Amino acid sequence: MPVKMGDEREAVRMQEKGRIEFWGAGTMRTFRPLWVAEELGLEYILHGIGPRTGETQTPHYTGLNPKQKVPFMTDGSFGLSESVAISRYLIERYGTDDTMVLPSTIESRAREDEWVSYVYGELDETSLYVMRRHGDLSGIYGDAPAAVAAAKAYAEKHLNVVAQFVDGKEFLLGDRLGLGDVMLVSCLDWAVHYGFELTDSLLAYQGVHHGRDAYRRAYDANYSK
Ligand SMILES: N[C@@H](CCC(=O)N[C@@H](CS)C(=O)NCC(=O)O)C(=O)O
Repeated sequence: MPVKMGDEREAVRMQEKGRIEFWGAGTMRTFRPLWVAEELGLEYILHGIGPRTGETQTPHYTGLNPKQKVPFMTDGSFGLSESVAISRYLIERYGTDDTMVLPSTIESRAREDEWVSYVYGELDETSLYVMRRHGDLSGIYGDAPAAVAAAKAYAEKHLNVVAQFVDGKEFLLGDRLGLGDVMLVSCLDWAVHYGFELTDSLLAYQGVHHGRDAYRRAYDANYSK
Protein backbone atom coordinates (compact mmCIF):
# COMPACT_ATOMS: atom_id res chain seq x y z
CA MET A 1 0.00 0.00 0.00
CA PRO A 2 1.66 3.30 -0.99
CA VAL A 3 1.70 6.00 1.66
CA LYS A 4 0.27 9.15 0.11
CA MET A 5 3.04 11.68 -0.35
CA GLY A 6 0.79 14.31 1.26
CA ASP A 7 0.77 12.20 4.42
CA GLU A 8 4.08 13.59 5.62
CA ARG A 9 3.88 12.28 9.16
CA GLU A 10 3.35 8.72 7.98
CA ALA A 11 6.16 9.09 5.43
CA VAL A 12 8.53 10.38 8.12
CA ARG A 13 7.51 7.55 10.46
CA MET A 14 8.28 4.98 7.78
CA GLN A 15 11.61 6.58 6.92
CA GLU A 16 12.58 6.57 10.57
CA LYS A 17 11.77 2.88 10.75
CA GLY A 18 13.94 2.41 7.67
CA ARG A 19 11.06 1.16 5.59
CA ILE A 20 10.67 0.66 1.90
CA GLU A 21 10.78 3.32 -0.80
CA PHE A 22 10.40 2.76 -4.53
CA TRP A 23 11.39 5.06 -7.36
CA GLY A 24 9.72 4.75 -10.73
CA ALA A 25 6.19 4.33 -12.06
CA GLY A 26 4.40 3.93 -15.33
CA THR A 27 6.26 1.04 -16.95
CA MET A 28 6.09 -2.74 -16.78
CA ARG A 29 9.49 -2.84 -15.10
CA THR A 30 8.34 -0.51 -12.32
CA PHE A 31 5.10 -2.48 -11.95
CA ARG A 32 6.81 -5.77 -10.95
CA PRO A 33 8.17 -4.82 -7.52
CA LEU A 34 4.97 -2.92 -6.73
CA TRP A 35 2.91 -6.03 -7.48
CA VAL A 36 5.15 -8.11 -5.22
CA ALA A 37 4.99 -5.48 -2.45
CA GLU A 38 1.19 -5.49 -2.66
CA GLU A 39 1.06 -9.29 -2.56
CA LEU A 40 3.23 -9.19 0.57
CA GLY A 41 1.06 -6.53 2.20
CA LEU A 42 4.00 -4.12 2.58
CA GLU A 43 3.72 -0.42 3.22
CA TYR A 44 5.95 1.68 1.03
CA ILE A 45 6.60 5.17 -0.24
CA LEU A 46 6.39 5.49 -4.00
CA HIS A 47 8.28 8.24 -5.76
CA GLY A 48 6.51 7.90 -9.08
CA ILE A 49 9.23 9.36 -11.27
CA GLY A 50 9.27 8.59 -15.00
CA PRO A 51 12.19 7.32 -17.04
CA ARG A 52 12.64 10.10 -19.55
CA THR A 53 11.31 13.08 -17.63
CA GLY A 54 14.69 14.27 -16.35
CA GLU A 55 13.78 12.97 -12.88
CA THR A 56 16.27 10.10 -13.15
CA GLN A 57 19.03 12.56 -14.11
CA THR A 58 19.04 14.67 -10.94
CA PRO A 59 22.15 14.57 -8.73
CA HIS A 60 20.09 13.07 -5.91
CA TYR A 61 18.70 10.23 -8.00
CA THR A 62 22.02 9.63 -9.77
CA GLY A 63 23.57 9.27 -6.33
CA LEU A 64 21.04 6.58 -5.52
CA ASN A 65 21.20 4.82 -8.87
CA PRO A 66 24.05 5.79 -11.20
CA LYS A 67 22.33 3.84 -14.00
CA GLN A 68 19.68 6.63 -14.00
CA LYS A 69 17.03 4.00 -14.57
CA VAL A 70 13.87 2.87 -12.81
CA PRO A 71 12.84 0.93 -10.81
CA PHE A 72 15.01 1.48 -7.76
CA MET A 73 14.26 0.55 -4.14
CA THR A 74 15.64 1.32 -0.73
CA ASP A 75 14.87 -0.76 2.33
CA GLY A 76 16.41 1.27 5.09
CA SER A 77 20.02 1.80 4.03
CA PHE A 78 19.95 -1.05 1.51
CA GLY A 79 19.51 0.13 -2.08
CA LEU A 80 18.77 -2.08 -5.06
CA SER A 81 18.04 -1.67 -8.77
CA GLU A 82 16.71 -4.16 -11.36
CA SER A 83 13.08 -5.26 -11.37
CA VAL A 84 13.92 -8.96 -10.98
CA ALA A 85 16.42 -8.44 -8.16
CA ILE A 86 14.10 -6.12 -6.22
CA SER A 87 11.14 -8.47 -6.58
CA ARG A 88 13.14 -11.50 -5.52
CA TYR A 89 14.64 -9.61 -2.56
CA LEU A 90 11.19 -8.59 -1.29
CA ILE A 91 9.87 -12.15 -1.54
CA GLU A 92 12.87 -13.59 0.25
CA ARG A 93 12.92 -10.92 2.97
CA TYR A 94 9.23 -10.42 3.64
CA GLY A 95 7.36 -13.35 2.09
CA THR A 96 5.40 -15.79 4.22
CA ASP A 97 3.58 -19.01 3.53
CA ASP A 98 0.39 -16.97 3.27
CA THR A 99 1.78 -14.57 0.68
CA MET A 100 4.77 -15.43 -1.51
CA VAL A 101 7.90 -17.47 -0.86
CA LEU A 102 10.84 -18.56 -2.94
CA PRO A 103 10.65 -22.23 -3.94
CA SER A 104 12.00 -24.48 -1.20
CA THR A 105 14.30 -26.92 -3.01
CA ILE A 106 17.39 -26.38 -5.14
CA GLU A 107 15.60 -27.93 -8.09
CA SER A 108 12.45 -25.84 -7.73
CA ARG A 109 14.47 -22.65 -7.32
CA ALA A 110 16.44 -23.60 -10.42
CA ARG A 111 13.19 -24.16 -12.31
CA GLU A 112 11.98 -20.72 -11.27
CA ASP A 113 15.33 -19.21 -12.31
CA GLU A 114 14.94 -20.94 -15.66
CA TRP A 115 11.56 -19.28 -16.26
CA VAL A 116 12.54 -15.89 -14.89
CA SER A 117 15.67 -15.86 -17.07
CA TYR A 118 13.73 -17.01 -20.10
CA VAL A 119 10.91 -14.48 -19.76
CA TYR A 120 13.26 -11.62 -18.89
CA GLY A 121 15.90 -12.49 -21.47
CA GLU A 122 13.76 -13.48 -24.42
CA LEU A 123 10.44 -11.65 -24.00
CA ASP A 124 11.42 -8.51 -22.10
CA GLU A 125 14.94 -7.52 -23.16
CA THR A 126 15.32 -9.21 -26.54
CA SER A 127 11.81 -8.67 -27.87
CA LEU A 128 9.57 -6.08 -26.23
CA TYR A 129 12.30 -3.69 -25.15
CA VAL A 130 13.95 -3.83 -28.57
CA MET A 131 10.57 -2.92 -30.08
CA ARG A 132 10.31 -0.05 -27.61
CA ARG A 133 13.85 1.23 -28.13
CA HIS A 134 13.67 1.21 -31.90
CA GLY A 135 9.94 1.97 -32.18
CA ASP A 136 8.46 4.46 -29.67
CA LEU A 137 11.92 5.59 -28.54
CA SER A 138 13.57 5.65 -31.97
CA GLY A 139 14.27 9.36 -31.51
CA ILE A 140 16.72 8.39 -28.76
CA TYR A 141 17.96 4.95 -29.77
CA GLY A 142 17.70 5.10 -33.56
CA ASP A 143 15.11 4.06 -36.10
CA ALA A 144 15.57 0.38 -36.97
CA PRO A 145 12.45 -1.10 -38.63
CA ALA A 146 14.20 -4.39 -39.41
CA ALA A 147 15.14 -4.85 -35.77
CA VAL A 148 11.57 -4.07 -34.69
CA ALA A 149 10.12 -6.59 -37.18
CA ALA A 150 12.60 -9.28 -36.13
CA ALA A 151 11.91 -8.64 -32.44
CA LYS A 152 8.17 -8.93 -33.08
CA ALA A 153 8.56 -12.26 -34.87
CA TYR A 154 10.87 -13.49 -32.12
CA ALA A 155 8.33 -12.52 -29.44
CA GLU A 156 5.60 -14.39 -31.32
CA LYS A 157 7.69 -17.55 -31.41
CA HIS A 158 8.35 -17.43 -27.67
CA LEU A 159 4.79 -16.42 -26.78
CA ASN A 160 3.73 -19.64 -28.50
CA VAL A 161 6.17 -21.65 -26.38
CA VAL A 162 4.77 -20.06 -23.23
CA ALA A 163 1.17 -20.49 -24.44
CA GLN A 164 1.62 -24.24 -24.63
CA PHE A 165 3.24 -24.38 -21.22
CA VAL A 166 0.53 -22.42 -19.36
CA ASP A 167 -2.38 -24.12 -21.10
CA GLY A 168 -4.89 -24.93 -18.32
CA LYS A 169 -2.64 -23.51 -15.59
CA GLU A 170 -3.22 -20.69 -13.14
CA PHE A 171 0.43 -20.49 -12.18
CA LEU A 172 3.59 -21.04 -14.13
CA LEU A 173 5.01 -23.40 -11.52
CA GLY A 174 3.19 -25.31 -8.80
CA ASP A 175 0.04 -24.07 -7.17
CA ARG A 176 0.94 -20.59 -6.00
CA LEU A 177 2.03 -17.23 -7.33
CA GLY A 178 5.76 -16.96 -7.95
CA LEU A 179 8.31 -14.60 -9.42
CA GLY A 180 7.93 -16.34 -12.78
CA ASP A 181 4.27 -15.30 -12.85
CA VAL A 182 5.12 -11.69 -12.01
CA MET A 183 7.57 -11.67 -14.89
CA LEU A 184 5.31 -13.43 -17.36
CA VAL A 185 2.10 -11.50 -16.64
CA SER A 186 3.97 -8.19 -16.88
CA CYS A 187 5.37 -9.20 -20.26
CA LEU A 188 1.96 -10.41 -21.48
CA ASP A 189 0.45 -7.05 -20.49
CA TRP A 190 3.24 -5.30 -22.34
CA ALA A 191 2.74 -7.53 -25.40
CA VAL A 192 -0.99 -6.74 -25.49
CA HIS A 193 -0.14 -3.04 -25.27
CA TYR A 194 2.02 -3.55 -28.35
CA GLY A 195 -0.80 -5.20 -30.28
CA PHE A 196 0.09 -8.88 -29.93
CA GLU A 197 -2.92 -11.19 -29.99
CA LEU A 198 -2.64 -13.67 -27.16
CA THR A 199 -3.85 -17.25 -27.49
CA ASP A 200 -6.84 -18.40 -25.44
CA SER A 201 -4.51 -20.18 -23.00
CA LEU A 202 -2.46 -17.04 -22.42
CA LEU A 203 -5.59 -14.91 -22.05
CA ALA A 204 -7.03 -17.34 -19.48
CA TYR A 205 -3.77 -17.39 -17.52
CA GLN A 206 -3.43 -13.60 -17.66
CA GLY A 207 -7.08 -13.15 -16.64
CA VAL A 208 -6.55 -15.13 -13.43
CA HIS A 209 -3.82 -12.72 -12.35
CA HIS A 210 -5.70 -9.62 -13.43
CA GLY A 211 -8.34 -10.70 -10.93
CA ARG A 212 -5.95 -10.54 -7.97
CA ASP A 213 -6.56 -7.61 -5.61
CA ALA A 214 -2.82 -7.03 -5.20
CA TYR A 215 -2.38 -6.87 -8.98
CA ARG A 216 -5.10 -4.20 -9.20
CA ARG A 217 -3.67 -2.14 -6.33
CA ALA A 218 -0.19 -2.25 -7.87
CA TYR A 219 -1.60 -1.36 -11.28
CA ASP A 220 -3.40 1.65 -9.82
CA ALA A 221 -0.27 2.78 -7.95
CA ASN A 222 1.95 2.31 -11.01
CA TYR A 223 -0.31 4.04 -13.52
CA SER A 224 -1.98 6.69 -11.36
CA LYS A 225 0.51 9.43 -12.26
N1 LIG B 1 16.96 -4.20 -16.43
C1 LIG B 1 16.25 -3.11 -15.81
C2 LIG B 1 15.72 -2.21 -16.89
C3 LIG B 1 15.39 -0.86 -16.34
C4 LIG B 1 15.01 0.10 -17.44
O1 LIG B 1 15.55 0.07 -18.57
N2 LIG B 1 14.10 0.99 -17.13
C5 LIG B 1 13.67 1.95 -18.09
C6 LIG B 1 12.19 2.20 -17.93
S1 LIG B 1 11.28 0.74 -18.28
C7 LIG B 1 14.39 3.25 -17.83
O2 LIG B 1 14.61 3.62 -16.69
N3 LIG B 1 14.79 3.92 -18.89
C8 LIG B 1 15.43 5.18 -18.79
C9 LIG B 1 16.61 5.30 -19.68
O3 LIG B 1 17.00 4.29 -20.30
O4 LIG B 1 17.14 6.40 -19.75
C10 LIG B 1 15.11 -3.62 -14.93
O5 LIG B 1 14.50 -4.65 -15.25
O6 LIG B 1 14.83 -3.00 -13.90
